[in-house]
Amino acid sequence: MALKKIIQFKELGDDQGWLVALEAERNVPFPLRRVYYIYGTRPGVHRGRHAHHKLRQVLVCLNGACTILLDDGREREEVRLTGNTEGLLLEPMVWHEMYDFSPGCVLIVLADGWYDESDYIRDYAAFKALCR
Ligand code: T46
Repeated sequence: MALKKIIQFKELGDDQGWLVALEAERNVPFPLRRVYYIYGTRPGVHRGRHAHHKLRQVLVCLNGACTILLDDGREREEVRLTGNTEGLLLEPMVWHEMYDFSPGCVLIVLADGWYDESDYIRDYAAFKALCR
């Protein structure tokens, strides 16, 4: 099964400019409980480096670009997110790392759960063991 699940958002707008609408349970395939955004990532930094037990998320680069490594314990795939009309659906039990952030990159994340540290698997060996 492909790890990379891209949602293409419709670009709306008129002669004033562009607009993208993100709607829970419509073009975002779950109810929304949290939105957070990541910015100001220093050069060379790898963020993420964890998987979630249950959380479902959609990642959108509102500005700039970054690379996301996806790993389900069997396969690994890199995705370069570059456009604010495309969302990466991140399912539970997928180890993910974000890196190569372009200057000024803003990554917005829509999530179906509130922040809960107990949902994180931050140890790669523990993640691999759970995948078996
Ligand atoms: C994910 C990737 C894509 C909170 O207090 N509340 C929150 O909602 C979040 C997301 C984080 N935090 C705290 C936890 C840490 O003390 O903010 C700090 C930085 O979080 P973290 O190091 O987990 O950030 P990233 O960029 O490595 O990972 C984040 C999300 O945490 C994670 O769920 O999937 O983005």
